[in-house]
Amino acid sequence: MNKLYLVTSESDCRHHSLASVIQMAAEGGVGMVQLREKNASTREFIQKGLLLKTLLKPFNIPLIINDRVDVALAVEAEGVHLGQSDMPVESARRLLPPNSIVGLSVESLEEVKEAENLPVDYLGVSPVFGTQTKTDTKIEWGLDGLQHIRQISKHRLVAIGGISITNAEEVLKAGADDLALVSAICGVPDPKLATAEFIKIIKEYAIS
Ligand code: TZP
Ligand code: MG
Repeated sequence: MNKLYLVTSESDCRHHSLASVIQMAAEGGVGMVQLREKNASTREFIQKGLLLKTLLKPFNIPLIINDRVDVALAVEAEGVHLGQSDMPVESARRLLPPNSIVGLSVESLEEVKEAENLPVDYLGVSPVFGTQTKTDTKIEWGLDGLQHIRQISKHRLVAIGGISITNAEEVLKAGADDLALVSAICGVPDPKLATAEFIKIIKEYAIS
């Protein structure tokens, strides 16, 4: 099943609080949520993580913590998303409970190849398109890059970066298993409606 994956922090939420965005996205049908707090203190990060965990529990939606295995453990999140300079995935696996979700960002073909033998649940193809949400990126994979990764990698692929209603279908066609979004959900007045629109595209693609 293809999923919609919301990646967010308090500062990405333009029209509503983080809690409201999460609530609306959950009601709209989002399949997974990542808390990505780059500037929060450890204590704030944990507080927000616990809040999201409580909000997501009734929906059975997994919570993923960006970068920080300690925070994931503290809030009993379902997993972590790691970058290339974060804790190595093997170490994260050792610390986290069995069956935790571990995702890894890949920003070069070398990293994709290296990841083939790593115990990850998905690769974050980062970024597929240029985006204002994250500007310190190394590469823009584009649809061709995503297609190439699809051909050489056995891992589940989560596409992130610049995904919108207008390009979502082609990103799926290029080989993404899941679509990860920040601004298309957090930056819009109606996150529930936006989520439902993406879910519709994903469902139509799945049956096509
Ligand atoms: N990692 C790669 S691109 C990105 C992250 C966290 C931001 C994606 O944001 P948007 O607004 O969906 O383009
Ligand atoms: Mg990171």
